[in-house]
Amino acid sequence: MLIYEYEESNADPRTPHNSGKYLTAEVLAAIGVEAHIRITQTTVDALAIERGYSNWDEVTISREKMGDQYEPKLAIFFEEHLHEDEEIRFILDGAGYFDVRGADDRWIRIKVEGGDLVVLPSGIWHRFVVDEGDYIRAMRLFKDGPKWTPLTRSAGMDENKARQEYVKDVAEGRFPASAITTM
Ligand code: KMT
Ligand code: NI
Repeated sequence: MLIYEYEESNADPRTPHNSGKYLTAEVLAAIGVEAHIRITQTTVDALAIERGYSNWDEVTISREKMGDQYEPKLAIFFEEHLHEDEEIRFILDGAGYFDVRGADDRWIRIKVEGGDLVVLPSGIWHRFVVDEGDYIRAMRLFKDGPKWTPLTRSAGMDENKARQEYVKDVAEGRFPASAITTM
């Protein structure tokens, strides 16, 4: 896993956009993003039980697997959005980038690879893209039914309840100071 400030440019989003300004997992923790680096399936299972996640599925994002749907799907994943539930992804294989908005509304890029798990809190603006390898396989954890409706960023979305709660949680420092495990 690598965490850094995203460098804006017209280059393909699949390229690193690495500004060279690296950030610590504590910076992520403050905005409610948990980064678990190189964990095992056993640790994922324990985390799922602890948080009441009883279901999961597996997603493969690749040109090979998706055919004509590949580029359109990538475009959807890369559109800035939020969800009303947290988003937990355990990377099984391949690599990609989760971009999340930092406290200053600038993009923070999180490079994820096999063994990395991220938890994005409900209400955070984010987007996803594969890296130049054009391939990622991930486990998606969910509770009752999968609820990953992406709500695209727009002016009206400031009124969204999940968004307002998230903004309040960050402002009031309600996220744990350290939300990292490394192995
Ligand atoms: C999402 O919701 O953005 C995804 O599921 C992306 C693929 S998981 C690495
Ligand atoms: Ni999402």
